[in-house]
Amino acid sequence: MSHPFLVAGTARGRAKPAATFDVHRIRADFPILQQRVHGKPLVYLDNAATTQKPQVMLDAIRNYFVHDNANVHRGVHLLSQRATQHYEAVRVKVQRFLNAASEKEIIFVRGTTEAINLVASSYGRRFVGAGDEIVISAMEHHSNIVPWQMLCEEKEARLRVVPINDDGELLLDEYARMLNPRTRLVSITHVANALGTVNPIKQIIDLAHRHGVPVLIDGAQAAPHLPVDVQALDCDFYAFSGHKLFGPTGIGVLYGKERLLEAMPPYQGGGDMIRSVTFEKTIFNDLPYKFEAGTPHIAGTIGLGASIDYVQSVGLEAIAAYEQFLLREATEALRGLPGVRIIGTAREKAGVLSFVLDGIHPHDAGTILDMEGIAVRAGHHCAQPVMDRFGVPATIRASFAFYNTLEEVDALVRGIRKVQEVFATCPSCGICTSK
Ligand code: 7TS
Repeated sequence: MSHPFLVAGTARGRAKPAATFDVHRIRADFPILQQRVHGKPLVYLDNAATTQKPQVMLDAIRNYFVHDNANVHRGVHLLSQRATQHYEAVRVKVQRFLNAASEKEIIFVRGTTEAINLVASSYGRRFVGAGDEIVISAMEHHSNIVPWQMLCEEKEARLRVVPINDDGELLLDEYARMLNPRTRLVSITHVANALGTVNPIKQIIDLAHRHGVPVLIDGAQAAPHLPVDVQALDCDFYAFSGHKLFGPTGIGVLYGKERLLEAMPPYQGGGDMIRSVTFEKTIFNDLPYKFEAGTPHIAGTIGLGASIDYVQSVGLEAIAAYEQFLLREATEALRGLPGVRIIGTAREKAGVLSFVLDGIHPHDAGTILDMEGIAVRAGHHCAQPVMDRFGVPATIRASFAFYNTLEEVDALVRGIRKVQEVFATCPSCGICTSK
């Protein structure tokens, strides 16, 4: 065996993670994973929806409330200074995490959805007009579709959608042909949530830039699983959510190039985003505060900082490699099961495995898997156009994080077999489910 996560000489299926990645030690950092559900050990495979939280992240939030709670950017008193220091330290942490050129380019928002809405409203208000075009793809989450539809409707602009092939990969030739002098922005996901496809975003960005078109990358499913370097990518905007990165809900990040953010009008008006206000004229604050109206999610930001520290202590390269290992094992195991169709078979994938079972509705499968202690998502994953493209109403989706194990992949396979047994039709009539 050449794979670093397999002990040499072990057979597939009996493989053990090697000492290079001690998943059991990692699991001990996540209190929620220690529980049983419906009498079975919890197998949490819904990480694309939200991830579980390490103890250090929970401690950081608690410590903030116990010791430092105060509003930021406004107090002369010590607690406010401490809260501000902690809050702003996370901005620097995020800057380094993404390798942004400046901390002014890091805007705290509620999550990926708000980040995209911010760009659609602010960039859109200033730079998009009648007859202009916005390019997205056929594999986007609704939050990277609907804000652009709303903008296009308001501005009488046109939304163009890059199609995908049957494996769930973008058709790059079609994309290249779509770019033209009316294109104002390209907004594409880094990793597709319903398919797992990892898009060639460097190529996508370079192509757009040849036409002078800025690119927003939806990193909701990428930032927790792959190293991201916004300067190397040269993307213009990058968005991600804290809760998918082992941090709290209600906090996320919009990275934007300083030059673009400077040229954009504020998204919301209120406190903190102004330098001075009179009834005649308001002067807006500098970046990044121009885009952070109102009291921010201070505790959430501090929690995000702790989760970034945690993820970096494990190492994103190691995380990506381990999750690839889990994905490969799970894909191979599901391919070996009759009656299973995997949706999303791109060459480059992250740890998302979407599938359907012959003759069984995904919601029924999800319910039975839940009774086995296995948490998966069953539904359209807020990506209805993807479901339409593949001709299915919904899929079952197992999505991995670095605390998942090979034993959990085995549990999923056993769970699927159980679902198929429950729904097996009787051999004589082929219709009823009595055996
Ligand atoms: N973009 C992608 C690619 C996503 O997967 C999601 C959430 C979002 C944007 C929105 O993120 P939010 O944090 O602002 O809600 N995806 C999912 C999912 O796949 N299942 O539940 C949420």
